[in-house]
Amino acid sequence: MLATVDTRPDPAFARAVLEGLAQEPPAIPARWFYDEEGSVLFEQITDLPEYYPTRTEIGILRSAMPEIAAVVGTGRAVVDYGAGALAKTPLLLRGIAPALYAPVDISGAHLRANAEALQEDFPSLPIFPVEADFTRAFDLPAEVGDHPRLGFFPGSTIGNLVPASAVDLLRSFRRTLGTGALLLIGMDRVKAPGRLIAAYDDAAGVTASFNLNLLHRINRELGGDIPVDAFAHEARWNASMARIEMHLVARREVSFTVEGRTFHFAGGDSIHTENSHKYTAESARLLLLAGGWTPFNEWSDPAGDFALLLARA
Ligand code: AVJ
Repeated sequence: MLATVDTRPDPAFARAVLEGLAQEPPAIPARWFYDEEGSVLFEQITDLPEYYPTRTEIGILRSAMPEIAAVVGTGRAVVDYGAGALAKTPLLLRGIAPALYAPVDISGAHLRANAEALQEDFPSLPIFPVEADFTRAFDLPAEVGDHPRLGFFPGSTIGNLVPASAVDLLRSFRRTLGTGALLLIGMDRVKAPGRLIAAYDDAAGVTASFNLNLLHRINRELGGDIPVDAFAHEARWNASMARIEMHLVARREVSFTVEGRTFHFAGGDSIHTENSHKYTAESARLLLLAGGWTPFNEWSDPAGDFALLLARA
């Protein structure tokens, strides 16, 4: 018998794409960027000269860690909502010596690979990976027990969410982590639009490939026939929403089919593929407060490009 690979499309991806393309204006949530290719491209983005957030946040984590550790104390249960951030997590774990570590990720393979890598560097740290979509309610591992909790949400990933959804997520963290919990969260700052656009439209074209990979992924996984070269990457600053938007803009009139459904785009029509909200010191505080968290400490780089905030439940 022939060996076969499981090529059945992820029904949630199919639904998101078909609904998103039929929407007016068309939009597909940013979480669908991260197939294997997309994850590799995102790693490359974090090394780009124009993409300051990752290296800036790592710098803040390094320099602020003694102060963070003094406030957080040892013996906490760390719940990591950014389970893929392998450059950041070790800084935190070394800094605060937690009782246990629970990374949460929707991708089991990703989760296990990272947990194994971390276990090698922290052989005596109890690690309890949780395979879950953290935008929904989930149970913490029983081993968390009565340990005081620290939620860790780096990367300004919160910025992918419109404020109403960001508040929902923060409230759900609050429910999961409970009273007495702390939250350490990274939030990217509003800055000159020119720098923001450059960070999301780099000269080497890596972000363009990352954005366009979504169309390749639709073709690969959902049997689409999208002529990918008919679309162009665009990064826009939406000033009223204080966010960078990524779009895939049709260069000309184009039609294609995905799972038997036909879609038509006129030249200039776009698929909105990502929001990356940016925050001022005030809007960051307000968002946390609206989500049920009281921010009481924050650290930034000297240029004020990025901030780490510590909040209590
Ligand atoms: C992973 C959501 C924080 O918004 O900066 C990077 C994703 N998109 N370049 C961001 C991203 C384009 C990134 N986050």
